[in-house]
Amino acid sequence: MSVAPSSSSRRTGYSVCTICDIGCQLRAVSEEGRLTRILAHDSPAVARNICFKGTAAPQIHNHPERLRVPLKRIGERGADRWEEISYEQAMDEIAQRLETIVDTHGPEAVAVSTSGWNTQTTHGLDRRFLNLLGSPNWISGVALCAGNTAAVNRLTYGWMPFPDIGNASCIVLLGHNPRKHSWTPVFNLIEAARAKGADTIVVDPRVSEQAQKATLHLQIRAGTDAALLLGWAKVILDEGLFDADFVRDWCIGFDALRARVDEYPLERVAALTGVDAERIAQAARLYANADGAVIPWTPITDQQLDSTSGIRLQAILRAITGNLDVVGGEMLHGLHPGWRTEAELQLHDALAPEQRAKQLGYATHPVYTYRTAELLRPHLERVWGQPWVDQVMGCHMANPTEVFRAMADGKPYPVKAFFTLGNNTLLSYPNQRQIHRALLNQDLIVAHEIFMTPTALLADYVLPGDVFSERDHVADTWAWANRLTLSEAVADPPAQASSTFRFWTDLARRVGFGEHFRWNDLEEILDHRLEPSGQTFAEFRASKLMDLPRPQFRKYRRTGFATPSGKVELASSILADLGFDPLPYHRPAPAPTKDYPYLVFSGVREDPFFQTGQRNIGVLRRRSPAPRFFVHPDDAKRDDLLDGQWARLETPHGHVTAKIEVQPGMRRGHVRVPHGWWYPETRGRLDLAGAFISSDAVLTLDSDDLLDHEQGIPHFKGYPGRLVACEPPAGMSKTTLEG
Ligand SMILES: Nc1nc2c(c(=O)[nH]1)N[C@H]1C(S)=C(S)[C@@H](COP(=O)(O)OP(=O)(O)OC[C@H]3O[C@@H](n4cnc5c(=O)[nH]c(N)nc54)[C@H](O)[C@@H]3O)O[C@H]1N2
Ligand SMILES: Nc1nc2c(c(=O)[nH]1)N[C@H]1C(S)=C(S)[C@@H](COP(=O)(O)OP(=O)(O)OC[C@H]3O[C@@H](n4cnc5c(=O)[nH]c(N)nc54)[C@H](O)[C@@H]3O)O[C@H]1N2
Ligand code: SF4
Ligand SMILES: [Mo]
Repeated sequence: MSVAPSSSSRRTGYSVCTICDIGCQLRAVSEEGRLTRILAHDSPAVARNICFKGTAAPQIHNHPERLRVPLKRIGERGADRWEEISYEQAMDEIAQRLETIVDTHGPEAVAVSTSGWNTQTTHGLDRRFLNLLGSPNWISGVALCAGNTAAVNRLTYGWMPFPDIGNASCIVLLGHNPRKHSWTPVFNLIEAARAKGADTIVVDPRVSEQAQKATLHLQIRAGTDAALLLGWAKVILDEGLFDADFVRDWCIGFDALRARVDEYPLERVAALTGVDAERIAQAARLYANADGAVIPWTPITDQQLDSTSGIRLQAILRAITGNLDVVGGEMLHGLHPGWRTEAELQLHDALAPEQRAKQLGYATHPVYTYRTAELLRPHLERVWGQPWVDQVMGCHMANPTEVFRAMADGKPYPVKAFFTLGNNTLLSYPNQRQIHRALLNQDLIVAHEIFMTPTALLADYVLPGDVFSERDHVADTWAWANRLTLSEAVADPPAQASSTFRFWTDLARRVGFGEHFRWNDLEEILDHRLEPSGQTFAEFRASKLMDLPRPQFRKYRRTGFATPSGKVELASSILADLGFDPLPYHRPAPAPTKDYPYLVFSGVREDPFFQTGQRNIGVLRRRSPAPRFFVHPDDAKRDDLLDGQWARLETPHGHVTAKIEVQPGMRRGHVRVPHGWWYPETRGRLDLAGAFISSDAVLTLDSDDLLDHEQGIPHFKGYPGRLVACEPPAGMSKTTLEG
């Protein structure tokens, strides 16, 4: 259990919100140990970094359905029948069952899925535990988000850059669509840059909020971003718009790149992307000629059939236009000198090389697995001082699809124990039916959660977690930007709740790893991590709300880049070593057919929710009561679909149901399926609280032909489907049905 802060009647502190993953520092107010209000920061520099999810934290943290007591399954798996037990009993039983599974199947039969930003206080101890145990099978939602982008960026220049949006004069948003209530700090930075005159180029099949304000909007066909960027590269090379000095001194593979982009003349790119050739050229010129331009990370190219190429092309464009590690460009921050990274705590050297090689995905889709991390190791050590440095938690993961296959079918070896912490696994990866089979085939599932999600409903043990207002923390950005931000506990956690720090420490001590888990509480581990700064957590808390070392630019001139050649690798030697094409390419996804005439894409995050969360929070759910498909008016008319009516989106492999929203800004022939919908209000009436009714993961497949080659990433952006009107799903509430 967490050590409860003493309850005084009223406390105010600075806390980092974890409701979404951008981490605004806010002021949190509690009374009698209970969070009562969230206020904007009192520093004008960050006061606008707050959204209506953040201000709903009191409703979330004090929600009547919040898990407060450890639960042990007594019925069939998923039947929602539980016995309340103590935390100590739960931990004893989990440890015993885990040891039996390891004895029977080996340590690699244990897998962990987590996202990390909401549980926050793991401090790398999950991987420390797995490494000591001997399992390489750790997966995360970041495999479909910035984590995999980080791993792929490192192939080109050894680090995941952070955009200097505030000083940029051109900002490229590849689908990425920050809004007032979606990634608010990034939205605020873009607004400020625009007010200073920055141009924005938005690439999106929809007239998104960002597209409405863009200097140029390229209304692309979903799934063709890599083709578009090959077109940009072609224009930039043909017209000599690159930084010739930087390319000569710091890049390798330029001629090979030129030969590759010559395969993509603009007419071909226009045909592939559905964007006019002249407009593509205009955008490429605007980007390349800008005095400081950024392509901020985007999840779009994390979720496509040619993800690796899409991400690599962004890296290549940044480099050849001279935007690396300069003001208004893409900063390679490096590590905070006063802070120990999670990687330093994870003990990767404790995992034997033969166990690392058993990591699921290591052989087949190696780019974010240990296999690539092993190749980068000496170069990371040379430039950044740490061999196993991880970024955005994404640089030595197992492949989720391979893990779920092993869990479901026992191939190439069985995975029988599954720990899910702060991650709604069932809905958060591709191929939900396979994930379901995988979970049903486990001998032990432990869910560490704050609400009874569909995933937790399938667990053997459900352990209540604490939340950000109840725990002390120093938020880093997972070695992406080198900022440290204070987060203070102001409220008391439920007596039987634990932080993830507590959970891993208590489990480790029970299975004999106690000597490696000697920190007794969060303050001790925070002191350990801050030690290089010469400060304790108490001192940090007293003196700093935030610590952001002054950026240094063009550091590569001293150190080279953390790649095998020490240069920017336009043709990647690591991809070549791994047996892949060292140059980027476009790989077409399955096209629409007569029977399945739409291109379906997932995403378009909804303002009131973070991913699969908050459907049970009244103040937020009322803003968006039901899931929606977006379609163009002409398509709706052809299919006799009316705005507000329920419809079924069918693919040859499955279907989901939602309401139609006719959007004139959609590209014709496209339909958007929302991510993350389940219906907490139907718990006890519908199987797994309606987890299969509207979730995008039901539709997305992950057969070998539909995975990105290098990383094994699923394709969420453009696959064939059709829409048919239907009855509303049975068992829904009036609110859901009528909105
Ligand atoms: N099918 C599909 N899969 C996707 C995506 C998609 O679009 N479609 N998107 C991908 C992307 S971009 C991302 S970022 C990931 C996100 O993946 P996740 O980070 O797993 O996202 P959430 O759905 O928010 O699940 C987080 C869970 O943590 C719980 N939680 C919140 N706070 C705490 C806490 O303090 N302690 C504990 N113990 N639990 C907590 C919440 O109740 C929630 O159930 O999903 C990826 N997966
Ligand atoms: N309120 C709120 N904010 C969030 C989140 C949330 O759940 N709720 N999630 C956070 C997280 S983890 C993430 S990853 C980000 C994601 O947020 P964004 O980066 O904004 O991504 P999405 O909202 O999924 O989709 C953005 C746009 O991509 C377009 N798009 C779809 N397919 C394609 C394609 O193939 N190519 C291109 N170029 N564009 C395409 C869509 O039309 C949409 O307008 O948002 C973060 N912010
Ligand atoms: S944008 Fe909103 S939900 Fe995300 S961290 Fe900031 S306040 Fe919290
Ligand atoms: Mo994400």
